[in-house]
Amino acid sequence: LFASVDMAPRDPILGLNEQFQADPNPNKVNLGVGVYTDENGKLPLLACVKEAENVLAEIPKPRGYLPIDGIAAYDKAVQSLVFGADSEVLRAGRVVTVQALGGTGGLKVGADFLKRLNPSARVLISDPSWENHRALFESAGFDVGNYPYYDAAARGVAFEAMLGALNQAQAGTVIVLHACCHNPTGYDLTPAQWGQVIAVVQARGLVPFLDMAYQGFGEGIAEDGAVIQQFVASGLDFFVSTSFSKSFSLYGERVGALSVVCESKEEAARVLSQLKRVIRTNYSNPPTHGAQVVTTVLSTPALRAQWEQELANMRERIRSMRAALVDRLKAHGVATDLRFITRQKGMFSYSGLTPQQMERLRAEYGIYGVSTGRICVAALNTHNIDYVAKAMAAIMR
Ligand code: PLP
Ligand code: TYF
Repeated sequence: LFASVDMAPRDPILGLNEQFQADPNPNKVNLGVGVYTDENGKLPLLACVKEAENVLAEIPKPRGYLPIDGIAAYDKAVQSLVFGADSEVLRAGRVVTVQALGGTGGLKVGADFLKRLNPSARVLISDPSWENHRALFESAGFDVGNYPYYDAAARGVAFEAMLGALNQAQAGTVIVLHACCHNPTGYDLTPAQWGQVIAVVQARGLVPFLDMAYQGFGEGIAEDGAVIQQFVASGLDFFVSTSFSKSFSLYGERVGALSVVCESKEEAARVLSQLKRVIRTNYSNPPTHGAQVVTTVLSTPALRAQWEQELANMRERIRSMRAALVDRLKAHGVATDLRFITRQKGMFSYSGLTPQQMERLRAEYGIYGVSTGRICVAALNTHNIDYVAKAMAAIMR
């Protein structure tokens, strides 16, 4: 039966993780996968999460099935976080939100729904993008292309080229956009540039799908969510996937969501029925625990305040590591202007290192980053940064 089954290619990032685990080098540093570790290199359990779990443990509940679209209070909490508590589209009942299995699950539910809606549409993702975007939309049956995004020479967004590509896209094309903290480059659009993107999307009749996996890791929760307000103000219908993997450090609980902004309340009800159909035929209904934790934190004022502080601490620690990396590289003799590292947002830095240099970092120093030159700044800390900077300086010579 399985004689003709080929070996599937490994996910380049998760594959790197396996390689890292197997490396006996005592100095090894994992800058591959996008996971936030604290000052001591440990995956944090946020205090607000621990407290919410204590609260939930006090009132043990039987575990019935959740509704297909998840916990109602969770979906509501996600909506206020993403759209703002006093959002006009929420008041008008124009937004549907369903609980999903992480941000990936939100993308997949949206992709499957879009495929039913418009089977011949193309999907465009940024070049480069998160490794899984292409695979996910292709496996939903779409033909996936790219729009230019990264300008290596300018160390920033290739904005004119991006806009040009969107201007050539056929009506109905799904445009996957990183709402903030672009993965892998770390370069985001300015509000003015978002305005231009929205104008083209509107003029060409494109379908925006915003992937928001890092809300709060760029400038702040509201600041990172401002792009959503811009899309709302445009009057467009659009998709937003949400992930709490990073912002709550709840990677393994698979907590995320998909929101769809529709033209009317009545339309939203029909869209919701289709999203539920997609969910039902994939995994029936979502799991309970992670979403209960997030709901408890978001809807309990003291825990909410604690979460915002803990998220701000993660954001600030990453920022300080960016500055420290620039400093340390300079101290180790790198003469080129590296301030671009502090302009980038979120967990990642596109370092500009070549695949050969990344391979040397791995083989000679046990420092694991993605071959594209992406490093996870959120995995740097005061204990490993000097080792990393010294190694990077050595291979940059
Ligand atoms: N989208 C982007 C851009 C990401 O970087 C990630 C990272 O994991 C995801 C989606 C998926 O999030 P999750 O782990 O919640 O599925
Ligand atoms: O880009 C990253 O490193 C994170 C984690 O298939 C990740 O987003 C990487 C690959 C993947 C799923 C998650």
